[in-house]
Amino acid sequence: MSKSLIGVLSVCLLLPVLGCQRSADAEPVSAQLSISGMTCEGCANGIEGTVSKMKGVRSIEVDLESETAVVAYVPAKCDLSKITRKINGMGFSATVKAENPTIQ
Ligand SMILES: [Cu+2]
Repeated sequence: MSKSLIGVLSVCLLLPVLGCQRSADAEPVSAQLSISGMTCEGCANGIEGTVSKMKGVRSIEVDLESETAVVAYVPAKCDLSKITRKINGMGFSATVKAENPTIQ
């Protein structure tokens, strides 16, 4: 198979995938999470450190007092259920509080 044919084929395969994503694929969106189970600043820092390393996550800010977090992520590369599962896997209980279509 020639290289150019492979190129054309991969574009054809990728287009439908990209087509069902949001039009602005690389645009990050933000969401607010409720996180229970945090007992100290170390818990909050641990979540921030772990989630911020996830693919597609731009930033996360955890607030221990209000038991919430604001996360900015690129929907084409990551999704909220992945993020909440990750946090739950660390022994906390995370749920989605609000989803914002764009970052203010
Ligand atoms: Cu702690």
